[in-house]
Parts: sequence; structure tokens; C-alpha cells
Amino acid sequence: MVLVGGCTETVVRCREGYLADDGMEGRTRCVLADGGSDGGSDAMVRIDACDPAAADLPGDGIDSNCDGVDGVRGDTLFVATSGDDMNSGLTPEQPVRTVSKALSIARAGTRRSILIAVGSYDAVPIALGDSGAEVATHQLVDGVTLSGRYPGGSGGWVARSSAMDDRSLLRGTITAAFILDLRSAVTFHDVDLTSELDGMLYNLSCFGVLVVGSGVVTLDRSRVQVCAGSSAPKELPDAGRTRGGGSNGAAGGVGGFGCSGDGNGGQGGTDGSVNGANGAVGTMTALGAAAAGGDGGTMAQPSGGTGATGAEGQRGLAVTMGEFSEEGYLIPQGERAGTGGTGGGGGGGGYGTMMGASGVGGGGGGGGCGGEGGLPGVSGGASIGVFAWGDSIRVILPGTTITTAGGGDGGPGGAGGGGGPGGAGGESVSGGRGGNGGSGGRGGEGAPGAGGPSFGVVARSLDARDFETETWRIGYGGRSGASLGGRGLQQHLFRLTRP
Ligand SMILES: [Ca+2]
Repeated sequence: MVLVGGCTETVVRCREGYLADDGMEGRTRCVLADGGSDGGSDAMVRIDACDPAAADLPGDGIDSNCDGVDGVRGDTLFVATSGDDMNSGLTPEQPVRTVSKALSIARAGTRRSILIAVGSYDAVPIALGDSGAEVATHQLVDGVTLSGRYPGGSGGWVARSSAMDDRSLLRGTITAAFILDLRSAVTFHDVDLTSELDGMLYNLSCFGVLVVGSGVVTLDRSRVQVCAGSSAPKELPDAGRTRGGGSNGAAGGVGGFGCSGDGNGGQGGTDGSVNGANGAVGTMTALGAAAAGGDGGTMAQPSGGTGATGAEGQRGLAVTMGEFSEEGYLIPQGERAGTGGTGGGGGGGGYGTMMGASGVGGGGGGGGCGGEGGLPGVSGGASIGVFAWGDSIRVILPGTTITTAGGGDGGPGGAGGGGGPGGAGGESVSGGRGGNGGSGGRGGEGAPGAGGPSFGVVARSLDARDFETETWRIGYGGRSGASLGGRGLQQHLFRLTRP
């Protein structure tokens, strides 16, 4: 068997320019043809040689232990687009078709190196969470190393393809790859990860790699491309409801009831010495004072006054960015807006004498209820390259490119409901008519949704030395749902703080 890299356990063949040499502890190795006197460093000699007893880590494109694969063959699972998930995955001749299958074999066994031939690999859907909803994402295994860009087949499993456009791409929905129980490490060499999202969905964030636990996450010469967080739906939230009106004042007598005991209409004047009562005030809101009740009528001015319109309800408090948890980004929701104030009660009509008759003034109408506050707008989802949740997760990105499509846009809040009408003032045959109650105030406008953030790496521990050679292409944060609101955050690194 002739192997790429130069030698096997029994037959030594060296690359052009190198010679076999039995000089080292009886083992054959390949050295430069000039005898190594001046032709190269010892490091170069070692690179071209292999030694069955050597340690052989996968992912460096070198078969150090002469077993024909990058890494240790007995610890390796093989994935190729020419493979089949009915295969064992245990030999180069029996590759599986999906990285998902290789990960499930790794989970059930002891092999921790997955070699992936050039090609695209869609995640097989798995059930997640209590709902059992299926999501196409790669569930990683603690300790696993995934290495890509091998030609596979007759091209072998040691040297990488020489064409940089030959990639090994793992595709997932929402999240390309995740692990919830990291204890040691997960490592990617020359593996690209892409997450995709159906634009019709909302309340979702996108991740390249999501990790929970502790340990080291390494993305070496990889490209991570993350979908945009979801934007708010096009439809506005429903407007707040209009609530009830005040009751009418009685003919010649008592005032009508306002909303929930506020803004009651005034009692009509009962004799010449008692004027109609003023209507009661409505309720105040954070945006306005309580609506005044109408003045009670008098003998001289028999009609009761109209109650004032209730104050507008408080606008919903705008949200900025959501919190993080081990589930990722918690998309925030603003508070519901405040209810409008109750209208003022109408004043009671004055006592009157007309055409020789006398009469009690009509009762004032009750104030109408304020309208219901508007619903908050939906916030945009986040777009995050690598999300690491845990006190001691180190993220290392040598030569890796992180691209995020950007945060989702927030939507506007719903309109407040209109105020209920005030009750009509009561009539009086001989006295003054009661004043109408004031209508309730409009409910407040719902809070706008926040624009989603766009981050390259989110982690508690961020050491700048871990991110020296990366390329960042970080999309914008999403727009706020407020008409003049800003965007969500857009940063390479975002440090989680302790809750
Ligand atoms: Ca090897």
C-alpha cells in the first residue's frame, strides 16, 4: 500500500527530493536527498516522514503515524458526498453521507475524529426541547474534532484539496451546530458552517455554533456564515380595545356612573338653594391629569357643564436589547401601553322653574372609560457567529472568517384603543339639562420592538489573543420598530456579564 505523505509501516517510498533513512531508532523515515546537512530544518524532515508510533492529531493534513489518514485511523469516522448513511463510516471505503450520522456514531461509540470530504452536508432534523419540534442542526459530541476539505475516495484522507474553493460545508437551520454539554473541547479544522432561516418565521435568532458548558471551542481556518435574526411580522399588532362608556344621567335626578366609580355625573339641583353638583373628575394617567368634571348648573345657568375628555394612556416603554441565557438570545418584548384615563363626569343640571312649574335638574352623564393600551411590537432576533454560555469556555478562531447577516428588525407597537363615550346628561322638564360625561382617553401606543443585535462572538471570557487572525463581516443590528429609533448593537465581540 502506497500512501500519501511518503511512507508506510513496511515499504518506504519518499517524495521526490527525499530519501529513505533508517537512522532513527531503527525506524525508517524520509529525509532530504542532500542528507539533511544543509537542505532543511529538522522540522521539514519530520513533516515528510511518518512513524507508526507517532502521535497523530487530525486536521493538520499530515499522516504522522503511517496509517493512511490524517489522524489515527481507529479513532476516525469518514464522511463523503459519495457515502451512504447505511455504511459503517469506520473506513475510507465505507463513508457515511451526512455529518449528522457521523456525529451519532461518535456519540454511541468512542471515535472522536470526523474527516469530511469536500462537499455540502445538510443536517438531519432532530427533535429539540419539550415541544419535540424538529430542527435541522448538527448536535456535536464532546471531544470531537471535525476536519474538512479532504478529496476523499482515491484522492485520500491526508492532504487537503489544493483548491481553496473546495470546501466542506455543514448546513443547518437556525443553528449550524450546537452542544449543550461541553466538558472538554470541540474543534473544527477547515470546516465551514452555515445557518439558514425561513424569512417568514419570527421570534427566532440565528447562530453559527452554540455551545453550553465549559472547555475550548476552536474554529481553525473555517468560515462561519449566520442567517439574519427574524424581523417582526408585517402586520401591525391589534389596536387596543375601546372600553365602555359612562351611563346616562337620570332625568331630573341622579348623575350617571362613570367608569369604575370615577367620573360620575353630578346630581341635578333639587331646589332653589342647591345647585347642580359638579361632575366628578376622571382618572389621571402618566401622560395627563385627571379629566375635570363639568360644572353643576345653577338657577342662572341651568345646564350642567360637559366633563372633560380623559387623559391619554402612557406609551409602552421601549425595549433595547434582550437578555442571554443558555438557550441563546431572549428576544425582548416591551410592556403593554397604559390605559387611557376616565373622562370627567358631566355636571348636574340646575333646579329650574319654568312656566309656573319647578323641576329638579337632570343628572350629569358619567365619564367614559379610557381605551386599552396598544400591544408591544415584536422585536427582532439576533445573528451570532459563536455563542458560548458558561463560566469557562474559551473560543479560539485562528484564520476563521465570521459573517453575520445582521439582526432582525423590530416592529411598531399597536395603536391604543379609543376612549369610551361619556354618558348623556339627563333631561329635565323645568330645570337644567345635565352635562354630558367626558369620553375616555385614548389608550397609549404600544412599545416598539427592538432591533436584534449582530455579534461575531458572544462569550463570558474574551481574550483578544484568541481572535488575532480572524476576519469579521458583521451585519448591521436590526432597526427598532420606533419611527426614529436606532439599530440593535453590531459588534465583533460581546462579553456576557454574570447575572
Ligand atoms: Ca494517521
